[in-house]
Amino acid sequence: MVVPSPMIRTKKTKAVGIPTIDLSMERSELREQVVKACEEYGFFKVVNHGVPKEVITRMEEEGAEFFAKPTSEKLQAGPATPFGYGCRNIGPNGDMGNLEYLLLHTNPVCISERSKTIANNPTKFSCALNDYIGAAKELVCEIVELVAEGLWVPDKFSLSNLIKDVQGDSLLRINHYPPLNPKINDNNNNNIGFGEHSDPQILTILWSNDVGGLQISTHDGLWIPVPPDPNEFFVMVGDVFQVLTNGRFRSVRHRALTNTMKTRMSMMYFAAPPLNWWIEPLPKMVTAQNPSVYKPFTWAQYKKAAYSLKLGDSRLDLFKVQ
Ligand code: GA4
Repeated sequence: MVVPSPMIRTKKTKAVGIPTIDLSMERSELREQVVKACEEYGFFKVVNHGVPKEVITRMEEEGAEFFAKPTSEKLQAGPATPFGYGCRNIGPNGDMGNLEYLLLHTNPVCISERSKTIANNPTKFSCALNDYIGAAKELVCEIVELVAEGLWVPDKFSLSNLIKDVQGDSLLRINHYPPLNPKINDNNNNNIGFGEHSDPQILTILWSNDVGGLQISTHDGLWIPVPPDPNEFFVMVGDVFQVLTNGRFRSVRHRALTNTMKTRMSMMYFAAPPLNWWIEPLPKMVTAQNPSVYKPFTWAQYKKAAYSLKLGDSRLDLFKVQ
């Protein structure tokens, strides 16, 4: 059953509730609700997700410990091109945000190497990170298997196997948004922590502390705030899932605003396939009446396009069939 969160009245007085999906519910109902949430919002909250609290807390503490370090030390873990510590700069094309972050590849070898520049106790850091990534990956695989079942895809493991592939290109990002008092800090009144965009990957698993700031855009362009919930996870449909479903799911545009009083921290696991994987609509999603909307492309080609554009650009348009 989709449990709607408290109704939010937007300016246009339209009532919108973010779907909440209880992963312990009966499977046939569950897969339908997951598909429905992916179609309607490209975004939902999951409860009874099975990730131990201790796995989240250890990662949160490691993140907080890193961001509490003096800037000179944090810079030693940078720049974030492609991976490491970043501050204000997002991507290579001049996008800026009021945040600092760690952007990491989830490959265990990369993690153990990177940990040496990030943490005073690299073993403890990489252990917390590997456990967190393992849990997020399991959650994402469970969700894509439910989707595959819900869409009647013949091989229900085809997508989860890609995410589990040792060559997988999944990433982990920890964002840290210090409080921003607009009167003191910013003469442009800019409270954007991370600007509007969609995630390029398949699915994103997002956790945040109890400080609000995340907003999602509905299909009709209304921005709705997401009430924070540090006990649960939020799931976001990425661009690749939009292509796989031939546009039946749409990647969710979202942004993060900074809080004026409190520090917000969020952690995102971006589930991606291997770089050489070809992306095109699943055969099940293409019919004579509903031909493919996208040309086939590899994940490497898509990433290249994403990194050549600005954060908020609609990169999927480049891959549409004319
Ligand atoms: C958005 C989702 C992830 O945070 C990210 C971001 C990446 C980056 O920060 O380096 C990108 C952005 C994200 C999309 C377009 C490109 C790439 C910044 C940017 C301008 C790590 C990702 O995979 O794509």
